[in-house]
Amino acid sequence: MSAHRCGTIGIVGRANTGKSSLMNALIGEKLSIVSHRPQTTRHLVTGIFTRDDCQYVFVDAPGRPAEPKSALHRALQRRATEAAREADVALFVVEALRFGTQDRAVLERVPAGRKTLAAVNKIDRLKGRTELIPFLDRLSKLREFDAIVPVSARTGENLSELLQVLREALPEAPALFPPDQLTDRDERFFAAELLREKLFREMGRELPYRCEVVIDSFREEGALRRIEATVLVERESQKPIVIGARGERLKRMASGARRDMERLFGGKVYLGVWVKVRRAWTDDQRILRALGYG
Ligand SMILES: Nc1nc2c(ncn2[C@@H]2O[C@H](COP(=O)(O)OP(=O)(O)OP(=O)(O)O)[C@@H](O)[C@H]2O)c(=O)[nH]1
Ligand SMILES: [Mg+2]
Repeated sequence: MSAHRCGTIGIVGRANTGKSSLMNALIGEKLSIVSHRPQTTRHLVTGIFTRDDCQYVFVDAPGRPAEPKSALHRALQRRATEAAREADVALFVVEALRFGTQDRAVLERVPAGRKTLAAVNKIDRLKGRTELIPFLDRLSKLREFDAIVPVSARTGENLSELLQVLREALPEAPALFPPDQLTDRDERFFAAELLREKLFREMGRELPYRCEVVIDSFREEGALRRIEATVLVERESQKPIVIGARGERLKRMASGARRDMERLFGGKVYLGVWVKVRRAWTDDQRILRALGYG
């Protein structure tokens, strides 16, 4: 039998290339939140996938924002390539046929000499596969990638090939985590993330970026998890937008988040959600540090 391998894989790329979707698809669990808006991911999220011959420790990172406008944006920009600096292997995720200045900026920040693989994602959107050939050729000239793998996080195409080449890039080592461990984040973290995902999916262009979710309390009462959460917004005028007519939008977002939590935690959840104003939190270093963007 071949030697056991184990190591960390930092997933990096421009915002919205499908990094979180790809990590979820590779590990077969919905851990990292996904939306069609850029800058959905704000925290480093570890997803662990254990096979007999290999333990993959993925770290999903925020995408590099196009134009960092606030202190939050700048914190995300720093965090975007942090994962690759620390990891054994960098997995650079790019959208098929789309390579621009932000993609280049991310790639330049992956340390020289670091094993780097490229996943060319969203190939399900291509009409024919031949259009990919010049793109792959161009990509291969940018850096000495250990492998370039066209994939689709959506359909699952080529994901087993990607896992295979990732395995080959990882060091020979025993497993770092017990085989049934999925992540190093706690349920409280995922509770906040799953609710934040609904804000990103439900609301108009700007508002998700002005919102944050804080878990006020998380209690286990027998098989029930009782969770109280607050959505922070920056202005009084944003409150009714989050809440919606007769509270319907907030109710819809809360029940969607509750269902996802029940699936992930494997048990019943009571979720109470409030909306509060915390002025200019996206530009207030003290608040940002308190929220974990230090
Ligand atoms: N068609 C298609 N869409 C995809 C694929 N992978 C991801 N998407 C979509 O792309 C959008 C962004 O996906 P995310 O996984 O949130 O992207 P991300 O790179 O993590 O984004 P940030 O965290 O904001 O940097 C979502 O609407 C996904 O459904 C894919 O393989 N094919
Ligand atoms: Mg993401």
